[in-house]
Amino acid sequence: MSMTLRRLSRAATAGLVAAAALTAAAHSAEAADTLGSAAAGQGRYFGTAVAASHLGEADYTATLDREFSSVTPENEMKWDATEPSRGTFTFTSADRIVDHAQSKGMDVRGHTLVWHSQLPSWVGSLGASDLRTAMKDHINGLMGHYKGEIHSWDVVNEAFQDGGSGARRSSPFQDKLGDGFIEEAFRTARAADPAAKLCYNDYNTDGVNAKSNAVYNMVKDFKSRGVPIDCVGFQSHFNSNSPVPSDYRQNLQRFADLGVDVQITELDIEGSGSAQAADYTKVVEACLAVDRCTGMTVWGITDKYSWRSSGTPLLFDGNYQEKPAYDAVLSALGGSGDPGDPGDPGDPGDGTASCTATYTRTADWNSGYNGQVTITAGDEPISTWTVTVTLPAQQSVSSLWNGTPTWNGNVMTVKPSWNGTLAAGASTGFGFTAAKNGSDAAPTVGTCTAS
Ligand code: G2I
Repeated sequence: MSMTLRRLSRAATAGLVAAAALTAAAHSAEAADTLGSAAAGQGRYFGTAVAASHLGEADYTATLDREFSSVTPENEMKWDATEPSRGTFTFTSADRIVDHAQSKGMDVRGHTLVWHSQLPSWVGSLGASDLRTAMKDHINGLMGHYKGEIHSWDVVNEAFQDGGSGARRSSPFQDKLGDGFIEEAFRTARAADPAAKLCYNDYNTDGVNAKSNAVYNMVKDFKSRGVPIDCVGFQSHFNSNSPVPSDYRQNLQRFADLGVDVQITELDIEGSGSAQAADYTKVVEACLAVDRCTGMTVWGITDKYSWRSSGTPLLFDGNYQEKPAYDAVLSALGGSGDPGDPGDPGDPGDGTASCTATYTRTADWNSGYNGQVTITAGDEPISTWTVTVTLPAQQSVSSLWNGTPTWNGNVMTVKPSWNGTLAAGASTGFGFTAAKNGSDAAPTVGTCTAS
């Protein structure tokens, strides 16, 4: 869709969008029984990453529309998706998400304008002067197309290195334009859409550490010199190697004290059951304790489609059932629907058997490894479970214990041997030994089903 057409269609649908927003507001005043309405009661948005390709799936869209008040396109606004060759912009998939969001009264976060990843190769081959022009053209192209429609843009994403150095990450922008590229990007962005909040977004900056200190110093410098920046995004991808930091709130607060908003932009926490729920509670409480923490976004709706699906890091399981983490978030937001709201899927007493499955490698040697899959029952007792595990094509399984496998190519479907009966929230698991045969990749664990 061209920019002109988009503007015309925006004007034509403006009445419809306003009506949808009013309906959402009325709903939130009645009962804070969804994530979006409970967060609204705290003056925050509660968003999710969305993939355009799943919008045709009824359960996906129903859960999205019911629970969330903001969406972030997961991949559709990235450089490779929107300007695959120089000067040729394609917005079809991103427009689908924006149009859907607007028709339901949801806000949209823009992700992301300048990033070293998902960058088409033509960008990396430009000389400095051409690259500067191309970067500005890209910002203007995206922000112009969506002018007035995006509440916050991730203008620059992940520009700092991991580890203790606090240095900038090597990228075409950093290597050819130097440290000033971030400032140039923000100045260009402000002029392109003065109404949008302009964010710097990164990961492993959630606690106080060398990387977050480096970002902090940059923001402080920008504020002192009048470089336009409005917000800092903390991605918040957590797992056992990278747990929720104990100084999370303190870190959010020190950025807020510089005079910027803070947002939790890509939240997911690997795990299951009450431990995962407790970690989610910590994150929500940290945001609510910081006045300038304006909202939270989880990085996907269902474990089925998470970029870390084997870690089951999201609030809804692969069958769109609310997990204990969902109840914990809703309750931390002051919501009133859970636990035990009759009719809520996944709640006690609704009679829906469910389970989640998580995978860990428990031993590793040159030619093979041991894997363990942990099965956890949802809010109802279960009498049996089924999980699929897809192995990389080269690998083969030599033994499996505490489960009964059947094979179809490299996909094994595992059912209980003796351990099918689980109380609500209880766990069991099976283990297996695999030969690598040249591939060290991890298997993929599919959705857990229970009855
Ligand atoms: O890696 C997690 C996130 C870290 N912060 C920035 C985010 O933009 C990033 O999101 C992920 C998406 O969730 C993935 O969906 O970014 C990945 C790529 O850097 C995305 O993965 C890509 C796959 O690598 C591609 O093979 C695939 O074609 O998703 C593409 C679309 O499904």
